[in-house]
Amino acid sequence: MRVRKEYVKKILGPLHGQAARNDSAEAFMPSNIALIKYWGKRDAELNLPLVSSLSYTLDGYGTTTRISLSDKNILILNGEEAEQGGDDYLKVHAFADLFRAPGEKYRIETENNIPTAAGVASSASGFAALLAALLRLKVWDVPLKEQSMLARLGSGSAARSFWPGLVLWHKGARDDGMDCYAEPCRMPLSIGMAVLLLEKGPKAVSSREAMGLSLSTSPHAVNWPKAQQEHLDALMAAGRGSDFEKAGRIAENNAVLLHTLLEESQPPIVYDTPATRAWKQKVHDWRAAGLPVYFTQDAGPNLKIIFPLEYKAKIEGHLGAAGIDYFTV
Ligand code: 2P0
Repeated sequence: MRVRKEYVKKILGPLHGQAARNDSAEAFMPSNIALIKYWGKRDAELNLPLVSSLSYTLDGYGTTTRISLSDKNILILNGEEAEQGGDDYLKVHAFADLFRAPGEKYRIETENNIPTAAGVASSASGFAALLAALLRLKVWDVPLKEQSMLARLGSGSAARSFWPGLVLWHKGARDDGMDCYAEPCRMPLSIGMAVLLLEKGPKAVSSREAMGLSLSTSPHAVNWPKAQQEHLDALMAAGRGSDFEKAGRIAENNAVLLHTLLEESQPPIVYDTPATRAWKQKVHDWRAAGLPVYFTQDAGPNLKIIFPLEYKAKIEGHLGAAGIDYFTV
């Protein structure tokens, strides 16, 4: 905690420790889906990742958080009060502790318009929205790059939620984490994404737990950082050349590599359900039939399909005909 507080102090300078100037504040932040995945930490305390990652922001889908000054610390998650001392309560209020002035207590109400903990990255929008609401409560003007560094302390993927479109999160090399931030990644690649809601319940194993287990037990863990950097470089090159098919293939390969790593863990971590497997096959069938579609998958059973933006109506037609629950961005 001390290391984190020092880090926050270094970023905020004289703002750090100042009291809130508003009684309450609200913010919405979108979630994001990685095309090149963040997986593994080089420093758990400062949440510094082992690898750089590239994401696509889910415009309009994420978390709304309202914070009010209160006489006790409370967390309301999707309309229900979280248990004091429970995991969610501790995680959220420990993050808020990094910004609290002496004696400040917060009632934090947070609502997702995407399924919570189902591999649709609700922790990314959750911590980005929590930070954005805290900054509004305080009336602190903090540049987006620094906001990305601060949100990362709550959840790694939150670092990437501060810009629309494609976002690159640099792993950085410094031990003090001052070169670990995200920034928008402008490439002539117009991507659309469909998020398939195959399973809406919470996932069996949390990302944090799966990350630790897979990287300490999978026989291919030693190759992951190098393979992942090669995927990132190749996707960036494809993006700069407007080559959607190549970029899509690399993104799909990166997700497959991540799930291979997971399934090789001891004990194995398998996020696929029969519906996940069936939809992977369907994406391959559609591709074989000439549609430029690729899938990606996070630490959960839900799949995301990427396609060139001009195919959006066509893909929506196919998904509608399949009778599946989904949303597109
Ligand atoms: C990602 N995921 O890049 C990767 C790919 C899931 C699969 O970031 O421990 O909840 O809070 O830093 O951000 C999910 O992990 O992990 C995640 P922490 P987080 O989106």
